[in-house]
Amino acid sequence: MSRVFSGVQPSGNLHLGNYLGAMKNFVKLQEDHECIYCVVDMHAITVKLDPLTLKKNVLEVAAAFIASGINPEKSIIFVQSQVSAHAELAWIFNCVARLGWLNRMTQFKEKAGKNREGASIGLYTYPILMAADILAYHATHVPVGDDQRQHLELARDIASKFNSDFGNEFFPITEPVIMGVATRVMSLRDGKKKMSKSEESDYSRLNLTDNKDEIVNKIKKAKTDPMVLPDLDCLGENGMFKDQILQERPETVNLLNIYSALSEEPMEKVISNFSGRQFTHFKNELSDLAVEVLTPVNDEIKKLLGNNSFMEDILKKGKEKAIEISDPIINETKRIVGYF
Ligand code: AQP
Repeated sequence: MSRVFSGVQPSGNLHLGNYLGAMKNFVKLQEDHECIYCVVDMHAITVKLDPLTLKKNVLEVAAAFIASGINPEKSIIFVQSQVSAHAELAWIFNCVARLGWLNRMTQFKEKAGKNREGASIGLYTYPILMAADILAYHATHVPVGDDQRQHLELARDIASKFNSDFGNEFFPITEPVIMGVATRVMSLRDGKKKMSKSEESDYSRLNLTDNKDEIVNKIKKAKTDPMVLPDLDCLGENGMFKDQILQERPETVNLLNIYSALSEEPMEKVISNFSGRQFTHFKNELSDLAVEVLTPVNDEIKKLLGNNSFMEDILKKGKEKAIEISDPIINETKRIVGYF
């Protein structure tokens, strides 16, 4: 049986990258899969976060799930710290994973930056908790953006090592699901950097909570280059952008990817429509499209956040369903490792 699991950190404003790279795909998958979507607050505290802000962010992510189209009647929506299996399994996996595996994780190196000695241990072991999140539900498929590919590899390694250490096939080997043209949405200020919540400049991203004026303004200010929009020659035979344009015009590629993902039009069609046009024309069209897609999500988030008891009820029911699935799995894991 296939089961989908994914999570989003309540670490700040959700942005277009989270929406296109993850949440939009969560919605598609619920049509024909059993889906579990988690607000991963335990991951969010791997960096310093004010407790009141964390609480507010948790509700915002849960509201954004629903506003993006996740149906709480169909899919499970819950908060990670409310289900103890995540922490319990993470400890067991700490003892299965090898130090050398974690030392290869590029996200830790990027996030810790120059101050590696001052980073939290939690930030370092983050991918182990992520493996526990997934495997506590025996999830088989994990929809994520491209940035999480390496962490999912690690989850597969942990499952394989556990199975071989204890001589069984208890944990499934999870498949990443990396869908669509927007698997890596880049910063609006620098086409070589990922769009991210923690980037200092708010002009680098479109937040799901941005209003119409903010969206228009940010797209107007988005970095481009002095040329006109490219023609179909920029695509290779496989329909992907050629290396040369990726290297020389990363901001242009990013904006075209965003347009294609928001409009759900194939890239060939988008390029044919805008080829030879100036950026001012393209940016106006992109702004209209972004406002059309993001404003209803923004409005719905606000509406849901105004209904606290509805949101709390969804998270309570989600927690109960999550415990129902994870309890027998964590209990069997404890029996396998020989806990008393
Ligand atoms: N720029 C992106 N393009 C496509 N997908 C993205 N995701 C994040 N950024 C992009 C995907 O969104 C999901 C939730 O991510 P997360 O919030 O749990 O953590 P993250 O990847 O660390 O996101 P940020 O915005 O970069 O947060 P900070 O700045 O706090 O580190 C994941 O599936 C992720 O792949």
